[in-house]
Amino acid sequence: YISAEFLIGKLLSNNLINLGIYDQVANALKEHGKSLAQIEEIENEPSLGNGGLGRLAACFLDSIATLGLPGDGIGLNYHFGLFQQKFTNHKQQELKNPWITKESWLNRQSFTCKVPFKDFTMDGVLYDIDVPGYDSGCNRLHLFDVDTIDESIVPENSINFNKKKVQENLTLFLYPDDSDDAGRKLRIYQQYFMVSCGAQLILKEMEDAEYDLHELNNHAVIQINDTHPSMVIPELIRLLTEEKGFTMDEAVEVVSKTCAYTNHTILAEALEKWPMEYLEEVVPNLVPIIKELDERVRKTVKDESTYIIDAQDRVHMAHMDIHYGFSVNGVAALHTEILKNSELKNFYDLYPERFNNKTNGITFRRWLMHCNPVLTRYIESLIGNGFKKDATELEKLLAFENDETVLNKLEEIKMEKKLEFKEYMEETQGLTIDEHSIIDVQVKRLHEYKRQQMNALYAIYKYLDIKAGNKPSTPITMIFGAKAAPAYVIAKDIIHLILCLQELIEKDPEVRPYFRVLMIENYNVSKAAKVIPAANISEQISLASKEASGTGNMKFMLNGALTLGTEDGANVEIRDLVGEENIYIFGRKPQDVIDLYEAGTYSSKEIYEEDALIHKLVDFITGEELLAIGDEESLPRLRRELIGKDWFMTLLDTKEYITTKEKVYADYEDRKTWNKKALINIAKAGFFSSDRTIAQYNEDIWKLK
Ligand code: 26W
Repeated sequence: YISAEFLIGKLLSNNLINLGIYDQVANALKEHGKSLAQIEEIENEPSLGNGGLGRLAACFLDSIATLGLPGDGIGLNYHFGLFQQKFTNHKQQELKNPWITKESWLNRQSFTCKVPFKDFTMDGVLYDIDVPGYDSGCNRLHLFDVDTIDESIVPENSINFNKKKVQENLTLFLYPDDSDDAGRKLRIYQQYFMVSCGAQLILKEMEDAEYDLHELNNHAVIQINDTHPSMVIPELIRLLTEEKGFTMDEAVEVVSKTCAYTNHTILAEALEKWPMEYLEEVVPNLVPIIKELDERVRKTVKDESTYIIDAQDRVHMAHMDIHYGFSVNGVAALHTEILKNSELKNFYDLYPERFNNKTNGITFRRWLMHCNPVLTRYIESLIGNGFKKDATELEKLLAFENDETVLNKLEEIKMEKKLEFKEYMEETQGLTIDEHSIIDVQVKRLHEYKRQQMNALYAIYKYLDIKAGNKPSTPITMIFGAKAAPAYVIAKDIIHLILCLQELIEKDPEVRPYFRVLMIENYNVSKAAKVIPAANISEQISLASKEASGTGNMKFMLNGALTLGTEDGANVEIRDLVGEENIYIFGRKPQDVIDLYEAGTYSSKEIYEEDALIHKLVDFITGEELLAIGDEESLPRLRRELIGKDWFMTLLDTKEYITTKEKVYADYEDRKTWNKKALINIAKAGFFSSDRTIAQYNEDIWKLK
């Protein structure tokens, strides 16, 4: 499983749980006056990922090992990871995130390899991290690195560095800023280094096992996680032809049967296409092979839109993955349908048999057993522990959907997790949460398509509503957690707006007792494990058709939160499982949105001018209250963006969002019914175990013995 990201999180507790000795160790420490939780706090969180794709890869490794499948991860050992987020003057500041110490889980291996670039060769070195399965075997995460890295080239309070000094900077950061040539080329250096080391490791393992390399596809399968590792295809072909005596035909044949590609997004900016001149500059030895692969397509395929090299001389990495792989999968039913019917329809017409869906999943070891042990134990007391190996057994909980004792106990557990989260927020950010409030959470990467800005407009609505004298019967706490890509200006403006709203309300005695807006700083895997079990509402409000799947939606569902979301990604499959009455779906439907983009008729300006409420909410962004707190450049820029562009149709769904959210809050007053809905969501979450997902990858694509 080759991926640019592995968002593995802290490993101490995960490893103890998977080894089946968590409680034993926790008790032994307790007897000596120590706390396992405190020790876990000390562990640095490896920051080897950015968002959903990286966390999915980590869940997959856990499930591959748990199912006893022979599969390892291949990635890069980023010394400073993504970045550490700090709030300064209500804005995101990025700091480096050093995580490697001598106690880290990294084990240096003897394997080394040479990676040829244009004017120099780099020496790849290998670190392994053990990946124990739950009550099962142990696989590995292979992280490649170079010994020439110079961490000192990154100044103290920043993540900027000389992007041209590749030998010193190659594995410093994940997704280094790519707003200039040097940054974009550094992406290619990183990607090629990863796939060359990975390919050389795979061939070495084949030779160590004395397998015939012509049978490569019978001994190995390479799952290409999004387009970042796509160069593994030409690199394997290069190694086989240049070093192992294969003809081009033989190499193309065996590699095409070995590689499979997963698509994680339909956003154009993510479907990488590199200018040929970049590749000629960075990896000239791959260029002839990429050209040959493109030539072969041109000989047999008429549809030019599928060619690897386009008329602007750019190399479309996903096209290479699809032509020269044997499987293409989307990550949720709706996403795969959109790929087949629009985004990749030209390829679906060519290779219908290659397309398949693999709806994402999450490991229940981390996202239930570790983050919510009290719920885990209670479930076990009701239905036994079979669900720990077969998550579909959670459906046995449906027998208790009208059992008041069980529903009350669920509510007690939710309160217990809220109190833990309250303590955590006090300790880490000095913010005191009201545990009797409804906890309404939106935690995910900051991106306009995920529409945190629409949630912020709701916050403005609620603030004004309370100022007008309408006090909610149950206090409301809205929690945000999100990192924005350093160069993504509008995303950082949205964070700025949220932090200004937080300050405005914290300082308003008329509003604060009834309504809070709080942002978790440096949201990461550990913080997710604290906030998700405490949540009542899971905000999944992306513009329909844009969220490939989502995986936070599954984590919230498993921990008894109700989903407020659009008909997008895996929300659709959650609704199908729990039923319309146990989820809150709103907003324009995917096909409507696709048609609106097609027609080019959406105008946020029209909505802003015609709807008085929308007008008022949007203008509040640059009203005197917020300008007194915020930045006079950032807030007006965001307002202009919403009125003048609004590429992800925020204003289109805002009214319906407000109405629906008000209904959710009203329904919370009937706590018995709420708790029943929560129980049904937990009972139906089994489908989203990554054990099921991996079993399907193995059944349909990998066929590992
Ligand atoms: C910086 C360039 C870039 C662009 C896109 C880096 C990473 C990407 C990934 C495709 C973004 C990502 O994480 N996608 C998410 O993948 C999850 C796992 O399949 C899905 O659940 C999310 O819907 C999808 O947004």
